[in-house]
Amino acid sequence: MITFPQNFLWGAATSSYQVEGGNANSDWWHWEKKAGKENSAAACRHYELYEQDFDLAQSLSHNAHRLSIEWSRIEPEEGKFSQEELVHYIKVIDALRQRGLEPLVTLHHFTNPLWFVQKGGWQNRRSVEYFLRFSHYIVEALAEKVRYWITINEPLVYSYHAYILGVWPPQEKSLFKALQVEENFLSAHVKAYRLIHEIYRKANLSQPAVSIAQNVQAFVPCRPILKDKFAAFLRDRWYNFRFIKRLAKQQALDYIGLNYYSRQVAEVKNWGLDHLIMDTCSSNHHPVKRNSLGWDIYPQGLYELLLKFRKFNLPVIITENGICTDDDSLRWEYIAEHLKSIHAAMEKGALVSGYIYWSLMDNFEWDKGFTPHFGLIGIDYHTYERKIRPSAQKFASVCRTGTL
Ligand code: IFM
Repeated sequence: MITFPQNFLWGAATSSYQVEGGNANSDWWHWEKKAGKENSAAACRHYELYEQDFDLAQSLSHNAHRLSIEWSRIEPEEGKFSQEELVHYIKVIDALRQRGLEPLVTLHHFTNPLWFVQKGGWQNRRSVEYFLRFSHYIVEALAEKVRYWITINEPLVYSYHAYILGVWPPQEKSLFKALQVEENFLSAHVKAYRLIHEIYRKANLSQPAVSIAQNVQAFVPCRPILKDKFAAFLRDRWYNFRFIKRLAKQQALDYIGLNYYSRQVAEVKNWGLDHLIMDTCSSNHHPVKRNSLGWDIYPQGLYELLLKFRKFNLPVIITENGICTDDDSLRWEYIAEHLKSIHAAMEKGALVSGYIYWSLMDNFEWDKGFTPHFGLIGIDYHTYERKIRPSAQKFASVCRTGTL
C-alpha cells in the first residue's frame, strides 16, 4: 500500500470550451465550421449543469477541481466586459467552494475571443496587453475565492498545433510565427504573474499560487545509437524544460503545473534539424499499451520527469494526467500506475502536492471531436445524462483515503 500526504489535492479537470457548450464568440467555434470539423455545439451543457457536475465530483471524494474561464464570454467584443458572465463564473467558484472543492483556475486554455484573433491573435505583440486586461478583470473579481491560478495551459502544445503542424486555428505552418507566439506567451505569463501577486497584495490577501500548465512527454531513443539518443535529449530540453526554465529564471512560478500523458520514441532518419526534432519510430519497436488515440502508455516517464523537475525546488501539481479509452479497466490501470510513479518520485524527493485527472467527464477533444473518451464520468450526448464509471469509484477511494 502507498500513502499520500494528508493535504494532497485530489480532483479532475475540465476546460470551458470543451464542456460548457455554446461558446459562439470564440475562434474555435468559427474554425470548426470553416474547417468542416465536428461542432462543439452544446458540448456537455456544463454551462447550465455545473452544479450537478460538481455534486458528482464531491460524491467522488474530490477535494479540488481545475476549470477555465472562457475569455470570449467575458469579453465578447474588444474592451466590452460582460458583468453577467462574470457573475456566472463567481457562482461557479462558489459552487465549488460550497462542495469543499479547491478551485484551480486557468485563464487561457487554447481558445481566444474572435476579435482577438482578428487582430492577429498571439502573434500580435499587443496580445500580452489584451490578455493582461482580461486577467486583471477576472483576478480582481475572484481573488478572495481562488488561491491557485494557471495563466496559460500548455503554451507549447498550442503553438505547435496552431503554428507548426497547422491543424488548429489559425492553421499556420511557420516556425518563426510559432516562436513569436511563444515569446508573447512568455511575456503574458510573467506579467500576469506579477499582476496577480500585486492584486492579492493590495487586497491584503494571503499569497496566491501561480503557474502555467506545462505539457511534458517522455522522450526515449528507439535504438542505442547517438542520433536517436541525441534527438531524445534535444526534445526533452526543447519541449519539457526550455519554457519552464525561462519562467523560473524570472521568478514567475510559485509551483509547477505538469500535464503528462505519454511517451515519444525517437528514431531519426538523418542528422537534419527537422528529423532530430520530428522523426518517431513507426514500427512499434518498443510495444506498450495505448490509448484510443494511439498514444503510448508509459507511467515510468512521469517518474523520470518528476525526478528531473526536482532541480527547480518548487512544488509540483499534476494538473492533467489521463487516458481516452473505451476500456474502463484500462483507465483504472492507467491512473493506478501513474499514481505509483508519482509516489515513487515523491519518495525520492519530488515535491508533488496534487493530482488532477483529465478529465472529470467526456468532452470535446478539439479537432478529434467527441469520440475520445477521457472522462471519469461518461456523457450521453443525446440526453446529457451523466454516468459515473467504475474507474471513477476506484479513484474516489484513493481520494478519500489518500492510499492506494
Ligand atoms: O483535452 C486536452 C486538454 O485540453 C489539454 N491537455 C490534453 C488534453 C487531452 O488531449
